[in-house]
Amino acid sequence: MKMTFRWYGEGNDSVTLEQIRQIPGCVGLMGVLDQYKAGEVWPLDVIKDYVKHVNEQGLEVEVIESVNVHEDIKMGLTTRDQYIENYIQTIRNLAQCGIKVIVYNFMPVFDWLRTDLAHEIGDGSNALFYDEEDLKGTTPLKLVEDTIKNCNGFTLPGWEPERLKELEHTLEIYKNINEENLLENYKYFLERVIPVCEESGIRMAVHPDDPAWPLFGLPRIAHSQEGFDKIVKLVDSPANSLCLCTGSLGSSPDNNIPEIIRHFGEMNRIACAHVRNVKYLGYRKFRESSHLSSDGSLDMYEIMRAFFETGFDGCIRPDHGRMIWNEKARPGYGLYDRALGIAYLNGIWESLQKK
Ligand SMILES: [Mn+2]
Repeated sequence: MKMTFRWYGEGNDSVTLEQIRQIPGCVGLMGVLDQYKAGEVWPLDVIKDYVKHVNEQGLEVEVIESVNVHEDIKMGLTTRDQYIENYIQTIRNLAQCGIKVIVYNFMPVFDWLRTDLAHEIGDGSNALFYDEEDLKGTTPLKLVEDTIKNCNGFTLPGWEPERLKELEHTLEIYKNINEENLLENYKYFLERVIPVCEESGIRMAVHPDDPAWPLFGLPRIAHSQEGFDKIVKLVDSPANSLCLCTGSLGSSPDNNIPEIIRHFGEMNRIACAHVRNVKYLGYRKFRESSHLSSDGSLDMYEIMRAFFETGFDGCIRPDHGRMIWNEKARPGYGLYDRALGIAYLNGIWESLQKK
């Protein structure tokens, strides 16, 4: 297991590389180059400079996140072929720079969703929060506008303002797309992309739906063991893998996370992992918590044990953290609580290794 940290890039993150390298046991990053819109080619020289810059700080970067799939690919429009070509070029460029895993999602419109980005926990800290009740009477458009307004000036992955202009039109098209259609479009994409990955040593890692159920009547297929079983079968290759995000899957108490880790771990279909805890507050209502098992609803020891016992040797990172100690940062992505998460997860790992 390699412990890493998500970083949004120079000038786009309140956390510095110097701070990240000082976190005990953190060897690298899961990187993001989110200046590129979905469908654009990430230029080779830009990726090269980025990796060089990170390496110079003594950190590795094997995983790149948020190589977003253009909505036309998900919707199966005729324009998808060009976007797939571009995606393939980005895969080749990333591979040339030593990247081994690409995290992406195939969620229609909404990457991830919360109804409150700074929910007070009661000890002066706050965390991301979701209550399906709060969505009643709102529209997808209004929700997205509110999310942008509440981001402390940072954009959130999946909520870039330029993507929103087309939102209404896109929602209209999705009215005629069901889960089966989405799986067909997904298969079309993977059949073209996976052979290139196999050839260039890259693994595609699909991130689960967050929260782990359908929203606004949009089709969503990546939020359960059954759903992922269908996805890994679309193209049967270790390059067609998962980014196992415990907090996203764990937002639904129907998901047994250690069991899911063992199931896909034994199949060699987990390319990387996001590890965090979540606290259930009721039906389709939860908030994020510190990583500690006793602070949330997930058993983090059993989660790490499942990774350990299935021989997981990829990159892991703490996922979102609470906002603590008056830190000002992108919601979920402060330094302090995620660094505490790393110390805790590394502690569990050491105890597993010494057993
Ligand atoms: Mn995640």
